[in-house]
Amino acid sequence: NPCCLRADWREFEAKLPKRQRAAHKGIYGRVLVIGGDHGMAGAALMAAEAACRVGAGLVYVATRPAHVSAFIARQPEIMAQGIDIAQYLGSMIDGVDVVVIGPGLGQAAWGQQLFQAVMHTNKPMIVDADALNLLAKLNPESRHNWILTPHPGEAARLLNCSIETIERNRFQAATELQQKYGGTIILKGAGTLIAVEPQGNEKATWLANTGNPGMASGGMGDVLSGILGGLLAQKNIDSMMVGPAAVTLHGESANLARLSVGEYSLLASDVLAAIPQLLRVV
Ligand code: NPW
Ligand code: AMP
Ligand code: MG
Repeated sequence: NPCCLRADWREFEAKLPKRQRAAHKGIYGRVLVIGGDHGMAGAALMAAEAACRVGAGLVYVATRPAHVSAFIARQPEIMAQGIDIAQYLGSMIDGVDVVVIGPGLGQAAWGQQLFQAVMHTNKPMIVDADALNLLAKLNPESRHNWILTPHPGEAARLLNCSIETIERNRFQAATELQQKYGGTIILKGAGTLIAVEPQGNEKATWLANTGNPGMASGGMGDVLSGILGGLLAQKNIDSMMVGPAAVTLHGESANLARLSVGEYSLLASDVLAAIPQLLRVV
């Protein structure tokens, strides 16, 4: 589409600021990942690991209490908190810079309560997966400071139309989602579109032709939402570049991992493991 800007990882890599010599973890922000209902712990874990790997200062998770010890065993840098009722979530949200809500959240009572607690705040947030499905059931509320990351199925629910309608004109779908919900819309799939909030009359949509069909497997989107949260939390990174930078970093990491494992075997964990090779030179 001629209306799209081409997103290229190397361009964003060049714009990523160096870590300051006298830096401290507060500069790089606090991220809270909320999700991981029974049966979907891995989604929240992978989002949190991704936020760690892209340089966030501190990463917290609010998940089912049953998952906490597994999270700590796998990634001790993550501060995992067991949450059974949303009552205790408010103070966790107050203490962070960015919330990532949705990976493995589910749509049952637990997920609904946590979702509502987040919606009552005005925190910058990444809204993914089941949080998008819960959002689709509400009267749309437009916000400037959120990033929504629908795949075509989630986009169809958000616009109350069919997946075919979304896929027939992805550019139009991304634009409509941006107009309806505000903020940044990331319409995922082969050729991910990133529609950012218009600056004055300047509308901008990026097209990222990165990634590969090995990414059509569980957990890939959860890694992306963690990358987004981890970059958005960093106070020295321009928030306007976070969407296209995260999508291209995600896709290029998947392409790098493909070199060693191939498309059939590619796992979301492999994409996570490849992120440092792309960020090493920054
Ligand atoms: P169909 O009919 O299958 O072809 P859902 P989910 C469609 C967690 N996970 N192009 C698809 O279509 C997530 O974080 C946990 C076209 C179907 O209708 C969520 O919380 C994991 N259509 C939760 O599971 C690993 C496309 O969308 C629908 C499309 C549910 O998330 C897995 C599927 O969407 C998962 O991440 C495309 N490119 N992509 C874990 N390890 O813990 C999707 N569709 O029903 O919202 O289910 O995406 O699996
Ligand atoms: P999700 O469906 O939420 O797990 O997200 C899947 C992630 O993998 C998104 O970032 C997609 O853009 C990416 N992805 C899936 N299939 C492909 C593909 N065929 N080509 C490129 N990227 C893909
Ligand atoms: Mg997903």
